[in-house]
Order: sequence, then structure tokens, then C-alpha cells
Amino acid sequence: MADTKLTLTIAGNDASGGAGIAADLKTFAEYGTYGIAALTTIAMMDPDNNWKHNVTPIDAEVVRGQLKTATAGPKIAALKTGMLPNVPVIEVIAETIREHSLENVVIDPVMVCKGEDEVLNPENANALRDILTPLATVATPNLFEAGQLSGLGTLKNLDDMKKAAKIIHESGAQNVVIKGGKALDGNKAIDLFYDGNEFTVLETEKIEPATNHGAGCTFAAAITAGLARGLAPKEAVLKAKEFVTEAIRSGFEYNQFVGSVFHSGYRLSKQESI
Ligand code: PXL
Repeated sequence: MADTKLTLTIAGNDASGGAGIAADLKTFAEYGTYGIAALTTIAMMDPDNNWKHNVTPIDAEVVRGQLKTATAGPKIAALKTGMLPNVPVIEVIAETIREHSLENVVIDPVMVCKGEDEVLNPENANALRDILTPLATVATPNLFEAGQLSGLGTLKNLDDMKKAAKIIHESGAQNVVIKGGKALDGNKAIDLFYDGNEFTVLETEKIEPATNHGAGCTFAAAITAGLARGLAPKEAVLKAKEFVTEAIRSGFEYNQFVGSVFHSGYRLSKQESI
């Protein structure tokens, strides 16, 4: 029998398939792990209204029920959280992680979707910091989220990112990746890894056009699956950066509003075409 590694995502659905549970499950499969999912939100983007986002929450007790199902199988090798609608859902997740002593926990503290600058739910930011960040093996905020979690506000350069990473580590995350991506000025996509001892800067050329809807979820999901496969946090992050870079490179224009990553890009780039 194969040594099947279960990977769980607790996240929202993006019906365009680039971000959310679709991104996570596809990434988990690319890594050869067995993906399972508990749904927390349904995100809708309206093509008739400039791709405006609208988020429907799933009731916390329904999330609890799904997590009961998800934890009723073999031991979960790693899990990630994504878009979480409110504090009760965040609390249910923290209780489940504790009750089942779940390990390899990746907290992707989703606060905004790309192109939207309204924070999903302001009190969520504090709950993510106080309740979930202390349980994180790896926390994976983007630049905006790292500014919020650290209380430093807008992060403008690598030095700011380092300060934020330290503060988030002090909040209890064992390792922190700040997904700067293409957000900083200049021609490099820069992410920062911090394990409490040393900083590692992950740098690639920016890819144009930036077909990167779903890149943040995919990056975090790849880290999760890497941990499930037994990689140490830093190795998992380095591999995930390669994985997400290929996913962006092989992305495509979904419509006039967004370009999406293609989660199979890494495998396809290594594979001869038939
Ligand atoms: O990229 C953040 C994100 C996470 N989860 C869901 C989303 C999005 C952005 O669109 O829809 C479900």
C-alpha cells in the first residue's frame, strides 16, 4: 500500500478555480498528496460589476462538522487555512488543531483578494494574529497582511519586511514567509523567509504579464504539501517558490479582469509534450 499523505485545506471556494480550495487541491495533487477540503466561504466575482468580490460565509457549526469528517480518516500530514469569514470559524479551526494535535500547520492569513483593498472583516485580522498565528508551523502573509499582522502598516522595502517577520514570529509562528511577490517596486519578485534565526531572501525576475491570480494560495498550498512529504520548513518554502513561479509562468488570461496561475505548470515544464 502506498504511503498516502493526507493534506487538508480549510478555505473558501473561488469558482474561477485560480485561488481557494481549487488551487489548494490541485497543488496537493501535483505534490502527490491526498487532498481533502473543508469549505469556509464562497467567493463570487461579478463580471458585470468590474469583478467585484462578494463573500458568503459558511456557518461555524457547518465548518465544525466538515472538520469532524476530515479528521475521521488517517492522520492528517499537514493542513493549511485560507479565506476565513469570521471569528467563530477561526475559533472552530483552532479548537480542531488542538483537539487532534495536528502538525505541520500553514496559516495563510487571507485578508484581501488581489485588486480589492477592503479588508475582508477587520476583527478577523486580530483573531488571525491572536488565535491562529501561534499555532502556525509556517505563516504566509502577503505584504499587506504582514503589515496588518505586525501592526507596522504599509511595508515598503526588504527592511520593513524583516521587521514585520520578526514581530509575526514573536506572535508565535515558528516560521514566517512574507509573500512580497511583485508588490514591491523594482524588477524582482521578492519573498522573505524567517525561522527565528536567519532571514532567507527568495528572489526571481518579475514575470510579465502577471498571470498570478491564485499565486498566494498556491504558494502556501505547495509549502503545506512539501511539509506533508517530509521537507523541513525552509526546504518546503524554497521548493514552493519554484513551484509557484512555474505556475505563474504558465498562467493564462482568465478574462479581461484577471490572469490565473496554472497549478500544473511546474510538472508540465519538466515533462515532454506528447
Ligand atoms: O487570493 C485570495 C483568495 C483566497 N481564497 C479565495 C479567493 C481569493 C481571492 O480571490 O477567492 C476563495
